[in-house]
Amino acid sequence: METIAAIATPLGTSGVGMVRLSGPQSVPIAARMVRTGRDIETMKGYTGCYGRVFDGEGDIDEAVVFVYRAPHSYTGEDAVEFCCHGGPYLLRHVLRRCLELGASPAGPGEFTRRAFLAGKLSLTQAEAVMDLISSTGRQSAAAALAARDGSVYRAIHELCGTLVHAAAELAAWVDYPEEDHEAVFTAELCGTLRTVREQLAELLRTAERGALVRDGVLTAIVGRPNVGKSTLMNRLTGEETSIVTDEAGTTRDVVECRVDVGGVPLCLWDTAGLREACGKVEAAGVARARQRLERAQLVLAVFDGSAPLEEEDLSLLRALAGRPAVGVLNKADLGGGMGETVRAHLPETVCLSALTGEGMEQLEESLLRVLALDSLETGAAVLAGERQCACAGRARDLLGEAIGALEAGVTFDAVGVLLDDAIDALLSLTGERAGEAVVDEVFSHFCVGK
Ligand SMILES: Nc1nc2c(ncn2[C@@H]2O[C@H](COP(=O)(O)OP(=O)(O)O)[C@@H](O)[C@H]2O)c(=O)[nH]1
Ligand SMILES: [Mg+2]
Repeated sequence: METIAAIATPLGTSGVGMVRLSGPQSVPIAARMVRTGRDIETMKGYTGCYGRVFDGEGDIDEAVVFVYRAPHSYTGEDAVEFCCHGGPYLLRHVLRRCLELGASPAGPGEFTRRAFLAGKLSLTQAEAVMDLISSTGRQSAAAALAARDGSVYRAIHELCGTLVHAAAELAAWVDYPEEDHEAVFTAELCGTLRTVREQLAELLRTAERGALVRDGVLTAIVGRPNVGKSTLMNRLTGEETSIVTDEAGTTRDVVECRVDVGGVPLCLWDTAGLREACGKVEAAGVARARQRLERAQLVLAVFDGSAPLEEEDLSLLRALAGRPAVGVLNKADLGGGMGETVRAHLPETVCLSALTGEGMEQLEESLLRVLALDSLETGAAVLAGERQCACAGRARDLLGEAIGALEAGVTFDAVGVLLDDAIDALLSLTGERAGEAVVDEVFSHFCVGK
């Protein structure tokens, strides 16, 4: 096995930067490039020392050197980490020294790939490492961390175990059928397959919510002019993001900003007030507002809660039928009580004052409920990425076919084939039976040094 080396931190100027080595020659290479008071070759795992990294021409940088001994390292191999100063020149120079002494440059994700091949983690756990690195909010980080701990692996492994058991019984039945009990056997098998299929379907539904949490929810703030959309935008971003005035038609372009609300990243769009516009510019703004309203995954529909509803308010309410939307009765500080019609259309409606901030916590709760994210428990298994979802989807569909075949009285042999294919799909998901192409594809998305 080759010894690999890579810079593991971004190539910018920073306090500290890291170069890592993994493979049998890691420790001997480190011993030849670091001057220190200790004998690096005999250092135990999980120990470190201070020294100077040098090459044929002299010292390069100071470094703290950590030694890991197989199998107790990320990759399962002997490994070394050099924590140097985070200057791109220094890090490249230290890396070059590792390569001169016999290491090969690591490919994308090669450290994690070695961990996978050494059996230190499943394929879903490896994918979770990348998801964890790229997580954008508390909820997506929690889901990725749980997957890193094996939540997805365990969930799929258990379903797979149930199917393997069912397939074994089916095979035994084909060899030794008991004519009298065939109906009972078929019904029981159908029941088992239905349960597994439903659990896969539930995992796929959760995955959709997981994707929202990971990628950010496209959220349009809409309503007629002057109801306080831009004030709400600014309240949510905590800054003067949008211009606020008491003139109708202030906002024309779509103002965008990303915020974290209750652990969920929202991509907020503040838009022009919906009305028959007065001028060319405002009309263009209203057209943009309507486009965003179409595209949004979540709508914050703002109304002036202190005044009677107008025709524009009612037409907005009608347009929102069946969409994920929260009604916002704004200007609660001016007194309210106009909310009945809005509530009748939008069950999740909150009274608040964007100006004073009162009621903002309820907005957060409503929003999580509308997105069905309030029930997403931390630690739950959340399938991540197209690959995982495609495997789970294939297994679910194959089970559907198997159930259909059983109900239609197709031969047990044929059902057995479908079951085997479903098991294959799940084993490919966890990586227990994934082809090299699949494994390559997974790690090609990783960064170098991870
Ligand atoms: N009293 C009160 N006034 C508000 C509130 N929200 C916004 N306003 C005022 O309403 C006017 C229009 O606000 P703006 O955010 O520009 O509305 P937009 O046209 O919907 O974007 C401004 O004068 C704001 O100060 C609120 O919660 N209470
Ligand atoms: Mg505005």
